Amino acid sequence: MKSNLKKISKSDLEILKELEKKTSWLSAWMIHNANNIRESVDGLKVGGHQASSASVISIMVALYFYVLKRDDRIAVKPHAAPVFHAIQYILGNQTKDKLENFRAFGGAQSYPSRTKDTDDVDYSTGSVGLGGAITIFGSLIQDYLLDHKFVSPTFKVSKTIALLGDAELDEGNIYEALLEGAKQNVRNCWWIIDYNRQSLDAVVTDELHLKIDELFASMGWRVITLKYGKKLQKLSKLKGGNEILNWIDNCPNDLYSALSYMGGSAWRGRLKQDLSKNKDALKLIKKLDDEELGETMSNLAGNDIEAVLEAFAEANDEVPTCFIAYTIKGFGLPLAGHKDNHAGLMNKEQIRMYQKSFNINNGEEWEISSGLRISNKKIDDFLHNNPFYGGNKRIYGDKKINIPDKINYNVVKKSNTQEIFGKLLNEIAKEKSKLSDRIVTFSPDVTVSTNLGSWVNQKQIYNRQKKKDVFLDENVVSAQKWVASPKGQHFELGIAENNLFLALAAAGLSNSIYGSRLLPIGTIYDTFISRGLDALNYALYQDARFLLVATPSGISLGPEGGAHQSIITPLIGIGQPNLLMYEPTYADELEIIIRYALNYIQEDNGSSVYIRLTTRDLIQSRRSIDKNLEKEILSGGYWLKRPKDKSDFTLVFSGPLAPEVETAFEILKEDIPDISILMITSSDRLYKNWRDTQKKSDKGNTTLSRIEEIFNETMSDSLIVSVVDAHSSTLSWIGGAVNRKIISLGVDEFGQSGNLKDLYKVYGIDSEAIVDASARVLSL
Ligand SMILES: Cc1ncc(C[n+]2csc(CCOP(=O)(O)OP(=O)(O)O)c2C)c(N)n1
Ligand SMILES: [Mg+2]
Repeated sequence: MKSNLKKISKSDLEILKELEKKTSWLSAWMIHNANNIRESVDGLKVGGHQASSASVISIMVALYFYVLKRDDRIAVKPHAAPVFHAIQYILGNQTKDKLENFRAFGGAQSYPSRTKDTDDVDYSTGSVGLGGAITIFGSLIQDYLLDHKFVSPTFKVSKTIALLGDAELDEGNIYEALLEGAKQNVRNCWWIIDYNRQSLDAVVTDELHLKIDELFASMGWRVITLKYGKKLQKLSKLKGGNEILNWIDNCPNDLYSALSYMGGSAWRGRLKQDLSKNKDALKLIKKLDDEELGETMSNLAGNDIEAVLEAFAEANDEVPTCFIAYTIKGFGLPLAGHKDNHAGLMNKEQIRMYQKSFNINNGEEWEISSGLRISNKKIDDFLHNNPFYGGNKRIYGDKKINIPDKINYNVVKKSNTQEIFGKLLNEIAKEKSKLSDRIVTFSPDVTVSTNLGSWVNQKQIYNRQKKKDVFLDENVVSAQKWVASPKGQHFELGIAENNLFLALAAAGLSNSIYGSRLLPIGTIYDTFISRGLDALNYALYQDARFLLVATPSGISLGPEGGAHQSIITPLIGIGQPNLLMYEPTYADELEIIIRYALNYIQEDNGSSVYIRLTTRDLIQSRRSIDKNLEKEILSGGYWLKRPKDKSDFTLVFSGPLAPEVETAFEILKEDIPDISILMITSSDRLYKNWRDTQKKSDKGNTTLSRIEEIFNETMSDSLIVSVVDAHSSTLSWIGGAVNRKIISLGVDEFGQSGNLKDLYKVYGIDSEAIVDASARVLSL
């Protein structure tokens, strides 16, 4: 794909420079207004990042007003949100009201948010490192759609662009993503690094850029360094100029920052001292007054729009490109270069001076035309031709994919939910249907061990290049046929859970970003959800839609031991917004839940779905499930042993502990004839439903929540023992919700290797522990 950046005309450049000034002013003013002018209700500091913003203004102005095409997608570094909002305001996509309410309720968000902002955010950012990394997966998904012909023939291939702070490169997930991108031959991806050599606390290590260069080059990326701005480039052509540039090259980052902060006379003092032996250089310095000298010495290419445009024009193809853009944090502000400027704000006098420098009259602070040296008409004409002008709709949507009423699979007497998951996908893979076509699976090196093997054998691995399975060709016997092709439907990822979630995020946004719906399914070992938790949170924060199948789980893993046995994951399921969690016990429940989830991820008011599975075999029931039971299974809980009369004792459980609960039931039945068993398929759904009902009851609604409705079939003072192969608090909330005494069993400590009999005993979730707890709850 050609970026087609023609050489900019003089008049366009003039307009861009005016827009740059306007953006500089609006972004600084927005923050100032929020902190100093808007009334404070609670005395909290509002914040905003004037220095981080100023650092990238030229780059963002060049991108949004000249370089980007309509369907290019960009992740803007979190602390440049004010610049982003200011640009959208100029483009007519953001309201003054929202700018005035920057960081206030209902106003423009502190960090660009795809779901909370209304001004066309492509990818949310906030947690550093993730915004950059998702662009790699966004680009891979675009290729996937193209290879599968899931986009119309007129679809224009676009770029995915990340604008990153340099300190984001300290995040390990960046390298995980780069490696994966290299493996999958990522293309049409730009990373622009705002190389201001400052993070939050500090000025970064010298010569870091050399390592960055090598790193990107080793991943197959082109590296373009933007170092000297136009003024410095000009200086280099004069006698003595190169010595000054050499001096800059050798200047430690912290000294350069400090001199940028101190300005012209400080530069002069230092240069005179360091270049005392170079007459030509001294002559050049002498010719410039303090202001000119300060401007020249701090004229880095990343803050110079002409130099920025030239650099972008160099990347005129699909090769992934990293731009290392030298900038000054706080460029053009009195905060420039100061090491403590990350949270720094201009004071009232400083902002007044800044306003004056742009010729903006008091009372005209939000006026786009105020202070501009070019006619409104010229600016308007320029903006009208911008592909983003006036809220051009860039959020797409695709038709829903039909999910059948039943997925048939072969039930064996003894089986486990993980195995059934594999069988269900195997059946779907055999079909010729849109469902079968649009599912795309992802796994971080646990494809086979999470039972995706037979799906992959049928659907192949996705790669832009065809690759043979050498083992297959050499007739080595193997259950896996690992052929890779552009038609494949499985992303075989390296072991990096962050990448799994970022890939799911990108695929899960395909519907709205590329207008082509995918049904992404990711598999992972349950305990390693925590490893990628921030990336999962990031995916869900932008409302990406996917199925997360996590298996195996809990101490039911037995011999695998404590490092692999998950404990807290159901609590993540309950606590994590935009994620619905299920933990089925039986195969028939799983079949229902999978179908439901494939629909739910497509619903406007739906969300992603997490299904927690196990490798523990259970005897499968051959019951037939009617519509009512199906509804109950999906509601989060149903009676496995219904109370005959008003039961006064209930065993509640979730997941694979059915045999332990049923044995305890048989023992307890002798003393408690009307004992019941409540099966929880989703503590998450029940909890949310209870909370939602409570909120409605505040408004006078008297409907019962599902969990209250269930317990209405028991005595009002009935007792409960709950048990789960996970943290005991997963189900303990039920006691409070239905106002019953409860003892909750579960695994609250790290597990270890062992057989299930021993482990369940030691961790107190076997039938004996359930019977003991029952005796205790009776005496409470
Ligand atoms: C995962 C994560 N950890 C910590 C932070 C807090 N934080 C915000 S910005 C920042 C440093 C950013 O430095 P850099 O990326 O260089 O940005 P810039 O210099 O452009 O402000 C940190 C540590 C965060 N946002 N996300
Ligand atoms: Mg920085």
